[in-house]
Amino acid sequence: MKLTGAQILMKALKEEGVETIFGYPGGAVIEIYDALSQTDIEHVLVRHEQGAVHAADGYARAKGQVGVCLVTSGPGATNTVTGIASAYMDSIPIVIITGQVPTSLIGNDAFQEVDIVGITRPCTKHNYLVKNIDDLAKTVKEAFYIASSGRPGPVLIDIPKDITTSKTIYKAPEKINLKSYNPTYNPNLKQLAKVVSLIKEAKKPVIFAGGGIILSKASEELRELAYYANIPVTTSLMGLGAFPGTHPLWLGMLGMHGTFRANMSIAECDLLLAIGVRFDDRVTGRTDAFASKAKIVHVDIDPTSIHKNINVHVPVVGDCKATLCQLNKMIKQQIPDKNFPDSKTWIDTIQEWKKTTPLAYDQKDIIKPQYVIEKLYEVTKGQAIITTEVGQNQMWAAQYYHYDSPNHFITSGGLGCMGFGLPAAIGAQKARPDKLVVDIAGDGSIQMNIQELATAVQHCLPVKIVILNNGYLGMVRQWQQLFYERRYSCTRMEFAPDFVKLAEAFGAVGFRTSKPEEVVSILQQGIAINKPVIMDFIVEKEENVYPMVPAGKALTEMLLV
Ligand SMILES: Cc1ncc(C[n+]2csc(CCOP(=O)(O)OP(=O)(O)O)c2C)c(N)n1
Repeated sequence: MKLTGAQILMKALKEEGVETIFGYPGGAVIEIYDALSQTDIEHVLVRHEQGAVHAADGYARAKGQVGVCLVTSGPGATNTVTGIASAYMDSIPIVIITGQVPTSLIGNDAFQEVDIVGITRPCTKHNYLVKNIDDLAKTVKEAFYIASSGRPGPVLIDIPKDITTSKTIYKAPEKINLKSYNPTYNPNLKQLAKVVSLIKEAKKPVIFAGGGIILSKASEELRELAYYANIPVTTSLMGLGAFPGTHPLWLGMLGMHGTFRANMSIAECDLLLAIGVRFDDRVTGRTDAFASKAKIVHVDIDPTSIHKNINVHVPVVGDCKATLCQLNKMIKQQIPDKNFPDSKTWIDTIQEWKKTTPLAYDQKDIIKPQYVIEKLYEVTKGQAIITTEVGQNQMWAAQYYHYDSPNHFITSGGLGCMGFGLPAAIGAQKARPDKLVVDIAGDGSIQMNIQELATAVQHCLPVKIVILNNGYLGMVRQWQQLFYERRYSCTRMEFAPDFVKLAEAFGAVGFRTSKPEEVVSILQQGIAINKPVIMDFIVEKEENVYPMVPAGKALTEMLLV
């Protein structure tokens, strides 16, 4: 039986196990929306296409599966670009389906025509313009395969309107076989033998884990390695949750706003096992001073990320999970009695750094933003999925909430995209209806995609928004204070809406306080309500995130107050 292109698309999505699509309709996708209504795939109607992509991103991260979004041509497509760029930088598997003008009009500056394949070429892992209906089913299958295999990433499929209406027989290949794309999953054993010897010899080893651990579902294997060999662990922002944030071997996050002990450990270690990381500049600080006393091992599935920012001694190309499984096996065979060189002195040094220079703040009369996060951690018993906006709120969420499990901290790490947190929370809540999902926000960022509160209300997704309301674009103000002699150029939010009334206008619930003694009870009340809730905490205006490594400085050159 012949099917329309729109029906073929639906069948192909079903074959990929798609249950939810985040999207926004329009003329070029009207046929697709009609076919969608004949399936049991759920659709979450966002209020802006940027929200659809961030929601698909949050869904993908919370569920550990590919997220999908669907938008129309022209402005619908261009509105997705920021979300795609964010997913690309964080290696998140999503498939973006865009409508396109009919093939006969492509290149004519037709109504709502843009070259979205051209526009997104640098920020997608791959993209397609489907020119022949007979390629459609195969293209969808390939897109899901490419998005989720190797180093994951966003893949875009642009479908002209005439392809959605014309008909053909559904046929998709059993298996995808791409000549020029063959990710290496299994590590080279000779390289791993070198890693085992380095671990045997090391006196001051550190594991630096990243988002690759979470993407490859390797946190169990990471824990096994760290526990067995007694190696302290730090992570990048993207790696939070890969290792339990409450374990004694946990160093805290690394980098510009990393903990003193994590940054010092990198400076002092003699072996750095970097696994599933890309050595972002926010992590390394001045690269020539980064782990300068250490032998560096770098495990990554993407060979192009090796030696890209940091030269390493032992590169290992492979999937984090496959590599760690193999490495753990080899270590246990070769060092059966946990006979590692005594790491006590090293662990004691780290404990001393923790004692002398912990993360700290002083809670007095005005609410400190850090205090809100600490109380949120206590009230939620560390069990919530946390999404964030960008700025100081994001860094405090990374420092003061402790993540014991992967897929619980969802943030725009690479692109640093304000407006990410609320739609990502919506996607995460859709993926995990059993979980409490909280967006930790700044008063600036939350205004970037606040319209998605309507999406949350319409779809009964009871996400919670904790606003750390400092009246400033806080992180930029912090830089102006520290490096531009307090010239607060255009960072004062002189007007902000009444977030309580705004919540109510959207059909959500709002709370506000400026009193430290009310923080816990507002968190408890807000969390108990089975609806979207905004909790607006009026916090200390000029609180800064510390430690801070100024841009271009070495990790040891931290500002501590
Ligand atoms: C879309 C976007 N525009 C601009 C920036 C630059 N930027 C980074 S942090 C920040 C301030 C964020 O302010 P707010 O959301 O109030 O959070 P705070 O830092 O006060 O916690 C800005 C403007 C950005 N990251 N993303």
